[in-house]
Amino acid sequence: MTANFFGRPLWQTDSLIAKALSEEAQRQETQLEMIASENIVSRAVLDALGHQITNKTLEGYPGNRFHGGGEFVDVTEQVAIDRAKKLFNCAYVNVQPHSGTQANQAVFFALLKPGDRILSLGLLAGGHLSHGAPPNLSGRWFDATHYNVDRDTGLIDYDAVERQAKDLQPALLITGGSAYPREIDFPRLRAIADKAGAKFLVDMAHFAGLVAAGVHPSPLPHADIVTCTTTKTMRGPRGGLILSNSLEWEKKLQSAVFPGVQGSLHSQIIAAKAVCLGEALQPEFKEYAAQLKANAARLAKTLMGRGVKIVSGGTDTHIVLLDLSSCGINGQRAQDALAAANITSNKNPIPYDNPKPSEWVGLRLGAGAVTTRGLGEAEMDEIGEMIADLIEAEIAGRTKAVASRVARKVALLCQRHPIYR
Ligand code: DSN
Repeated sequence: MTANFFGRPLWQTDSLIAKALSEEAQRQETQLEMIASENIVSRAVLDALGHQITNKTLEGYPGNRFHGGGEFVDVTEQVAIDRAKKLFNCAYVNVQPHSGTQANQAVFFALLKPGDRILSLGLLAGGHLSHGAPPNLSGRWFDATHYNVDRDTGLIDYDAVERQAKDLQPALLITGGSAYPREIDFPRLRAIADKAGAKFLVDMAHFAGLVAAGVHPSPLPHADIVTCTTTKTMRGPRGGLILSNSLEWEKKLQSAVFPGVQGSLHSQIIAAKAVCLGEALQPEFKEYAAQLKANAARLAKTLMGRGVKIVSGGTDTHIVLLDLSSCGINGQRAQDALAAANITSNKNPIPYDNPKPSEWVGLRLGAGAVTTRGLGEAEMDEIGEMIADLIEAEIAGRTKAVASRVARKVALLCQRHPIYR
C-alpha cells in the first residue's frame, strides 16, 4: 500500500485530474496568453513548487519556529529574504504572504484600526479590490474613499488627490492596482501623504518585475511600505511580498503576517519565491523586463495605428488597456472574439465605466507571458494586427471567418515559441 502511495504518478491514480492538468498544459502551449496578471514560470520554479518540501508545516520565522525540523525551510526563507532585499535594495522583507491581497491585509493589520480612513485608486480607474473596494474585507472594515484619473488623459489627477487627502485626512494613502498602465508619481503622492498626515502604501503587484529590473521607477524610496506579488511581471510562484526601505515597521509587520493574518507558511512557495528572486537578480531578467516594456509599447502603438483607442494613449508598463466605448461592443464580446482565435485576455473596466462587469467596455492586455515565451516587437506587430482584425470582425458580426484565419497564425507563433519543451 505504501509503495503505491509513494510510487504511483497522478495519471495512474486520478485520471480525471490528470486529464484536466494535461489539457491545461496543452492550452498554455497552444494559446497566446495576454492576461496582464499572468506569466510563465521557469522549469526551476516548477521544480520547487512540486517538491516534497510541501510536506513541511512551520509557523514563525527562520531560527524562531513553533515546530521542529525547519532547518532546510529556514535556508530557503532566509535566501528568499536576502535576495529580495538585494533585488529591491530595501531594508525589510517578509516573503510569507500567501497572496498580494493577504500582503495588503497584513499591512492594514499593522497600520490601521477598524474604521480608519483610507484613500486609494478606484477600481474602475485601475485600482485593486483589496484597497477598500466595497465587497472586499478592506471595504467593510475601513472607511474607504477612492481617487480617480482625469477623464481626458486617463492619468491620476494628483491635484484632485491632494484636495481629497486634505479634506479626508486618511490614515493611509494607497496607490497601485490592476489596470493602471502608466508610471505613478511616487514623490508627489508621498508629499500628499505627508501633508495629510497619512502613511503611504504602494502596491506594485503588477509592475514589480519592471522595478526589479530597473526599467521602472522604484516606489521604495518614497513609500512607508510596498507590497507585491511574485507572479505577473516577476514571473514567479503565486504569492506576495511585503517590503520597506525602513525597519520602522518591522516588528508590527512580522507579527501582522504571522500570527496576525496567516498561520503556517507555504514551504514549497517560499522555496519557489527564492528561486524566482534569484532569477530576477540575473542579467537575463533585465533583458526580459526591457523587452517586456518595449513589447507592450509596440502592441499599444500597433493597435492605435489601427484606430483602436487605448486608455491614456499608451503604456509605461506591461499593460495595454483597450477602450471599446465607441466600438459598439463590450469587453466580454472582445474577450470572446480573441478567445475564438486562441488569444487569452480579460474584459476590464475603463475609467468612468459602468460598475457592472457585463457592461464594461474595456479589454486588458499584458505582454508578460508572450515576452517570456521569446516574442519580440515584430511579433507584437503581428499580434496587434490580429487583435485589431478580431475586434473589427466582431463589430461587423463576422468573427467566425476571421477567427479561424487568425487562429492559424496564433498556432504558428506558438509552435515557433514552445514552452517546457
Ligand atoms: N488583480 C488580478 C489581476 O490583475 O488580474 C489578479 O492579480
